[in-house]
Amino acid sequence: MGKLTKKEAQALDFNTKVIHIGGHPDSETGAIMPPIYQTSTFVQKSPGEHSGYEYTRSHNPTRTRLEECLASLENAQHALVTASGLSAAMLVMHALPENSVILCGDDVYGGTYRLFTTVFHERHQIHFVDTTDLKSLERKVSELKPALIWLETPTNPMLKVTDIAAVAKMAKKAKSMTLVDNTFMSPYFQRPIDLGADMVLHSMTKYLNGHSDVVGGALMLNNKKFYDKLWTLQNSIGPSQSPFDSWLVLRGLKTLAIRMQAHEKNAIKLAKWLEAHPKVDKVIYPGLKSHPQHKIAKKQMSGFGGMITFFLKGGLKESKKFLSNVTLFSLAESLGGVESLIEHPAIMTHASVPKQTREELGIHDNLIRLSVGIENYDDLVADLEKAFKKIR
Ligand code: P1T
Repeated sequence: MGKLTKKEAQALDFNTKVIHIGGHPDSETGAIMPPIYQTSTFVQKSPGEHSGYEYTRSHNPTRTRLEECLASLENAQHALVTASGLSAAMLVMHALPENSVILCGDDVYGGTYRLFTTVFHERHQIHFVDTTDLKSLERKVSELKPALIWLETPTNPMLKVTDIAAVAKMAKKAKSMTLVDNTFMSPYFQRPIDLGADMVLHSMTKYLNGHSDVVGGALMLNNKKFYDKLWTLQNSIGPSQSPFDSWLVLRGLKTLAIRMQAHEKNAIKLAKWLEAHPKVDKVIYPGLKSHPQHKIAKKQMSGFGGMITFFLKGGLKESKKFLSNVTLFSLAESLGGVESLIEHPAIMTHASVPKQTREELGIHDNLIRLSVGIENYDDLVADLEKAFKKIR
C-alpha cells in the first residue's frame, strides 16, 4: 500500500497521474478510495503536538490529496485549493503589495472583471489590455513594470488566445509575474508553467471537477514564498474548500483526460457544423483555421477544448428565441461539466461588464456561448437545429 515517491509520481503520464496522485489507498484501512475527512478539527496529544493537521480551515487531509494531484497535473511544486475560482483570484490580489500595477487581459470572466473593478480597484492599479497584441503589451510592460500580468487564455467568452511563452518572457525581463487562468483548457490541454508562467489559476467548478456539483478554485505555482503568503491569507481570511467538495473534485479528476478528449471531439465537429450553418454569422473556436490565433493555439495547446462562441444572424430577439428552444443544451451559467450548457454572455456571465466595454470586445446581443458536453454528437446537433428552425 505504498505511496509513490515524488520522483516516481513526476515520471507518470498525465492519464495515470489523474488517477493515482492523491489517490493512494488509505494507509489505515486499505480503502481504495480516499477517506473524506469530514471534520472541523483534529485532536492533539498535548498542546502543539499533532499529526500535522489542526483545523480544517488551515489544512485537511482530503484537501491535501487534491492539492498534491493538482500540483502534479500543472507540473508545479505547490497547489492551494480554495472555495471558489474567485476566492483564488482574491487571494492573489491580497498577496500583492498595496498599489501594485496589474495588467489584466481585457476579455476575462465577468466575475473576475467585477472583482477587479469593484473590490480591488482601490488597492491596486489595474489596467485592462488586449494581451493578444504583443507589441502593445510589451510597450506597456516596459513602461509600467507591472507586478503581475493576468492572462486568461483562451478568454471568456471571446476565446482570444494569448502567446503565453512570449508574455512570460517579456514579464521576466520586467521582473513581473505572469498568472494564467487555465480554466477553459485544463492542464490536459495546456500547461502554462511549462511555458514559463509563474502561476496558474483554475475555477475547479468547471472541467477539473467536471460534473457541475462543486464550486471551487485552485492556484498552482513554484514560488514557495508566494505560496506561503497565499496559504497564510487563506488561513487568515477563510475561503478554504470543504473536505467533501475536495473529495468530489478528486473523484471528478480521475476522468479528466477522457472527458477532455470527448469534449473536444464533439466541439471540433460542432464548430465546423455551425460555421457552415446559414443562420450563423461567425463561429469562434481556437481549433478552426478561421480563428485569428489558431497558430498560437496549435503551438501552446495540445487540444482546443470544448468551448465555442458564435454570432447568430439577428439580434436579441433571435437569440432569446434560440436559447428558449434548446433542450439538451441547458440554458445556464458555468461550463466544463459533462452535460452541454448554453448561455447569453451579455445578459448572463458578463452582465457586470459595462455595455460599452462589452460592445468593444464583441460581446453583442447575438453572441451565444456553448459549453459542449460529452453527449452523443448527433443528439446535440439535432437539439441546436431544432432551435435554429424556430428563428425566422
Ligand atoms: O465561479 P468560480 O468558481 O468562482 O470561478 C470564477 C471563474 C474564474 N475564471 C474563469 C475563466 C471562469 O470562467 C470563472 C467562472 N465562470 C463562469 C461561471 C462562467 O459561466 O463563465
